[in-house]
Amino acid sequence: SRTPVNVTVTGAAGQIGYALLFRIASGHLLGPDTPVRLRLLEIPQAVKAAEGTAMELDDCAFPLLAGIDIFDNPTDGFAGANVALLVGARPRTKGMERGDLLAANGGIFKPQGEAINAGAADDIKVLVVGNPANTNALIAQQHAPDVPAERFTAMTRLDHNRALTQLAKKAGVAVTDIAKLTIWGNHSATQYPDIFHAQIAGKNAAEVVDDRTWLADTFIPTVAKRGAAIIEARGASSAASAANAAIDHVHTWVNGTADGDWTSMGVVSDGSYGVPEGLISSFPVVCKDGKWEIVQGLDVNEFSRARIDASVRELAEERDAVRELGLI
Ligand code: NAX
Repeated sequence: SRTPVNVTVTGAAGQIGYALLFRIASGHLLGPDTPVRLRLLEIPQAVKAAEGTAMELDDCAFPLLAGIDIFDNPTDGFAGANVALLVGARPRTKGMERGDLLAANGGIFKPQGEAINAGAADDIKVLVVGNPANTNALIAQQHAPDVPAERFTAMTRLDHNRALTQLAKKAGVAVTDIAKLTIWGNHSATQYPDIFHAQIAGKNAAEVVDDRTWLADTFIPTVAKRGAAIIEARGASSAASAANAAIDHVHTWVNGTADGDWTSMGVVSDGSYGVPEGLISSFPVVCKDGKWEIVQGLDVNEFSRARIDASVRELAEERDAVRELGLI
């Protein structure tokens, strides 16, 4: 049988961790032929809870689960990691300014980037889920100079999946009828879900829907504010859907996008579509042979341009703020 793939998950004792680990162990991250060894990284106070989750993972007797190790420091947590899911982060609490939030997360993602640089496997792929995801990914990436920058990505797949369902409902079609939807920019309320290049059963989605009022006043805000709506309804933030999106993100990165389709990932900009080089921004990407590439040559209309620019401006401000704090 194949050599197990080392998958490090941070924030393993959290609610996304609880929804994520069982799906990784049952083969949904890397496929039914790939055994996995889990490396759970938590802060010392949460190691006991992570041990409880590990007991439950043991109790599933997953055929593909080759082992579980629990760590309370990034150096050991990322040693030999082939895939790293950076879920644990410092949430924004009441009265916290953006600077405080960025500083607190810098204290997490800087040492994690350094540990990935020092000890992860050569083929390491990193997905940052913990918010502010794009900027946390940037911080980690900047502290891993020996790892190719394209191995650091941020999650906008949950936004992408949310947009798929909202569009499918509006058009009265199945999500599987939709291709080429895009989330641009930051995983925040400024993100821009773009249907102008999307297709519904091969036809242009914006033309099929033909409803700019719905697009501007319903679709975009519903997708962008979905996280808050889930908290309002459930009394807790998205967990199973976030874990599902993390699985989708890595699965697509490793196994590729379908012919004639693309996905959305926060990736390091090469300057495409006017997004400043080096920012980790969401783009339409195709994946093949374990690599992603930004889809080129899309025509960006005025409606889209203004929204992409606004979200990218926010990313540049976050980058400037972490620079001023000395975090990158
Ligand atoms: P929880 O608070 O349930 O769990 C977070 C866990 O991370 C805790 O167990 C905590 O001990 C751990 N942790 C904190 N610092 C750590 C460190 N330095 N090393 C290792 N572990 C550490 O949060 P949960 O609901 O699981 O959400 C996790 C993160 O995902 C949050 O930052 C959240 O904002 C973010 N999300 C991102 C989404 C996205 O689409 N990109 C959507 C869902 C979610 O809101």
